[in-house]
Amino acid sequence: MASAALRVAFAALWYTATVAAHSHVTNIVINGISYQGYDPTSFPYKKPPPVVVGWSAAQNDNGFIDGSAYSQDDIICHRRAKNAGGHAPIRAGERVFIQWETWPSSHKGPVIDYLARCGESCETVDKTKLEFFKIDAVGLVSASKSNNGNWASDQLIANNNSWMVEIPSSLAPGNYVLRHEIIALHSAGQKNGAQNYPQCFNLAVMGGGSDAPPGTLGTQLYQPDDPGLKVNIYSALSSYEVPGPSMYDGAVSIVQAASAITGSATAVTGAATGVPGIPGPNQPGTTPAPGGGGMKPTPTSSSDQSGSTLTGDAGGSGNGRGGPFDNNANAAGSSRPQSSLRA
Ligand SMILES: [Cu+2]
Repeated sequence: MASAALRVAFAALWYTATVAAHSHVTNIVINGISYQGYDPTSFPYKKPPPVVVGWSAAQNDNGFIDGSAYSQDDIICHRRAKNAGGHAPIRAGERVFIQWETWPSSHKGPVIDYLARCGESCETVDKTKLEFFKIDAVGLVSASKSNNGNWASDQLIANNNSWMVEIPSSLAPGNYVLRHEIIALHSAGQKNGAQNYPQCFNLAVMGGGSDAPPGTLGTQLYQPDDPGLKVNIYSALSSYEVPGPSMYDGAVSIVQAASAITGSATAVTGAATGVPGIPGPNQPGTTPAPGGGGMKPTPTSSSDQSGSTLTGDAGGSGNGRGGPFDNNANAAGSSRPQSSLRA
């Protein structure tokens, strides 16, 4: 019958359109310097693929991980992910601006950021040993009756499909994997209907404090039936519990903002130094440059930023920790001359 053939044709069209709507992170920006991410749609065909700060993933459909794989390695840094070949230097207290290629407005849900210590090198670390701690989590921002609520994903879209996250100033220096993730909940009313889009990047963090928060293995971050993963977002939610382990208490919730790009750099390879003006984390006796990383959290009790979720639970909310701090610092988070970072 013609109708059956038509249905097949429409199904194929729908599939193509849906897949095309998915996305990946194209680049990250630190202090105005842009570092290329891993492009899963073109790098697999380049021999050799460029060395970048983003982990590779078998993701040429820009697809996702779902609950059927939460206990498998693919949830860690996306499908069959492999270590990035290089890393980006940053000081504790500075911000990473994460640029997605696009994001479909229908794909509402939380935006979550984790860090995990690599030890000697994030370029060679075994991903199954990484223990992630949460440094940022935004879920349902406001429960508007129309449009099924204003979510972190809506903030991301409004911010030119990008997200800003701050590396806590209390964190010990060292090599870290940043695991940034959007979870799309448009089909999450059914089991394994949530779609996780994890993206991993290697950072060499300098300066900072001495905190080494405990973390959670990637394969233990989520369960398919977590309240924030099996949830019907079309039911006029008044609150939402962001999934995953509780927030690191040194995490800083920030207001989303843009980041100007003043230059670009290739991923740093080898020892975690190599950028002029930035002391390496493994060099004994190095100290943060004067004036650098000058963004210290200012504890206040009146913290309720726009980046917070509605729920007050310690497990997933941005409320009740830290507070607004020096937002006069520019979006890139540093007064250091940009030229010192150019490669
Ligand atoms: Cu989708």
